[in-house]
Amino acid sequence: MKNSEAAKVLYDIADLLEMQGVDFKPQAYRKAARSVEELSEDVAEIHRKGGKEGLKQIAGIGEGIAEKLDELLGTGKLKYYDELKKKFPAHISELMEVPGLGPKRIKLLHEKLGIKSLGDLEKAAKSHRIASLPGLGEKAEEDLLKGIGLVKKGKERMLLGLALPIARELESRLGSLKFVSRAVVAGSLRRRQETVGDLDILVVSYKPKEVMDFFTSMKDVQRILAKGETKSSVLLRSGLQVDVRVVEEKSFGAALQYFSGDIQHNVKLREIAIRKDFKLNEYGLFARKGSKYIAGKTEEEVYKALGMDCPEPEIRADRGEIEAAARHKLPKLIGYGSIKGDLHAHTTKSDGADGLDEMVSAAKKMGYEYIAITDHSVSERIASGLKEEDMEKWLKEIREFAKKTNGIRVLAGSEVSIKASGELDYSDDILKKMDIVVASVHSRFKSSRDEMTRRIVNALGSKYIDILGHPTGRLISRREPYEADMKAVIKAAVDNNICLEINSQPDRLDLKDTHVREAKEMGAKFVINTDAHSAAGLNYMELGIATARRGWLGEKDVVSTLPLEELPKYFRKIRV
Ligand code: DGT
Ligand code: CA
Ligand code: CA
Ligand code: ZN
Repeated sequence: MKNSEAAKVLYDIADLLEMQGVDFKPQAYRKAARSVEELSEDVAEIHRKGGKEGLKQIAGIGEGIAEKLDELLGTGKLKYYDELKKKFPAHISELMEVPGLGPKRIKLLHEKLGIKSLGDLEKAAKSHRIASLPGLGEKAEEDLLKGIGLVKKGKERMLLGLALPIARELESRLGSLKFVSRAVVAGSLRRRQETVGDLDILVVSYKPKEVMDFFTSMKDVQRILAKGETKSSVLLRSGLQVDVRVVEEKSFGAALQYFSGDIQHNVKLREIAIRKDFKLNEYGLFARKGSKYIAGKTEEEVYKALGMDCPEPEIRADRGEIEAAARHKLPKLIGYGSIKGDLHAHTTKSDGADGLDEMVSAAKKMGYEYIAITDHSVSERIASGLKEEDMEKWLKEIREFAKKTNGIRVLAGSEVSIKASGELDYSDDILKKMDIVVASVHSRFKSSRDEMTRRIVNALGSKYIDILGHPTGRLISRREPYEADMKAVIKAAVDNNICLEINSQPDRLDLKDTHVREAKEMGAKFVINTDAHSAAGLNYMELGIATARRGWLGEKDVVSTLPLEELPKYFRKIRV
């Protein structure tokens, strides 16, 4: 059983318990689910080696949940879960994905209208049976229809953060076959797009038939969509479609270029090739007359033959990179290993699954020079935000801990909510005492564009804010960004020397690539944070870096590539 599958069962249990009106337990199940989801080892492996006791070593998993997981992983079934499900709609998790629907409403819809699935919900909304229910209305019905649209769209594409480990595993599985000399995932995944439609794998092998046989008979294949001599497509159990093509060594670069896309980039490149009297396709670059092979073994030689440098896959989108490549003026993008610290992380003090100790050791293992602990502020009740006096104590505790910690600087701060009024959730008295303040919008997403813009711009006037957290509030394929004049928000951040966050959570990636680029052009500075809610969550950093690269950022644009000594230049309360 995969981590994501085990996590899904735990998430479902949390929802089902909440529907029954059970207190506290749902939160515990959700914390455990998130922790399993973010684990870098296989939960099944941990269970196989250490049984129930092994499971209890995982953050957020105590005796009760360990027992349930023990049964689930041992037998593939969980009685407790099956019993809970009997009383409620079978497809609860897809209903939970619809914005505006929570356990209570789902329960109501189930009881009054017999709604069990997304399909039922859509039918009911379209025939206006929902508007008359207590607590709902025409507006709610309309919003639900919009939400259903979002969920349906989301199902067609997988988040990069979920697809990336699958892609890497396939690369190494295929790459380690005796008759395969290389296996590389191209397509949107190689460009590190925020979601991917399918995976496109290129394989170099002298035995294409063996590759096809191996690929189509892997145990995680749910369905074979097509099987040919050098090309096959399958649907994996994870829901991801994978295309594999076997190519020759001398075409590998041309194929990699072609299948890495994106289409706009490719179309323009091919036009340039034609203008230079070449022909460009997935087999190589050829002379137009006589079809003599010119290049194709590597991507670099293909671009070079066209008079260009080779742009990094992340920026291939026909947004000026082709022109820059021809002028030998491609941007030097921030590297995947260049972040020196994470400035947004949660612990068990608010809604995280790991304690201070675990978070700091994990950050140390990542090789960081610093990490900021930024638990939630008072208004975030669902996320166990801290009252001002508790935050004050917590800051002291973090500082005590920091004193005893070698090899990494632990910064004491908070993720402070920006209230609807544009004020911050804590008084200046306590903000003053923090090394770092991340300010974020967490409520009242539906205010008007003017209101939201004023709210954020007003907050950015506070001299205690260092970072604007997840600036647009979007959740990929679940929640649209809130309405706000992003230009005005970015300008306010620039004017007040406040860094914009690129939040690396797989479903946030906020700011997104195009905003990042726009903000850079307006002179903004950035930090890339994970907003980790567990030690394993710190690993999401690469997703944020990918977003930064897609937004053309270099090392200089990102403040958290700086060593500790230079942070005081950007963060006025940090002393080194
Ligand atoms: P996805 O899968 O929707 O996330 O996006 P991609 O970019 O991976 O698109 P996909 O899987 O349809 O095709 C992979 C790449 O193959 C694409 O990025 C560019 C190339 N490609 C596909 N169809 C065409 C085409 O009609 N013309 C050209 N020039 N390239 C194509
Ligand atoms: Ca693809
Ligand atoms: Ca494809
Ligand atoms: Zn956070």
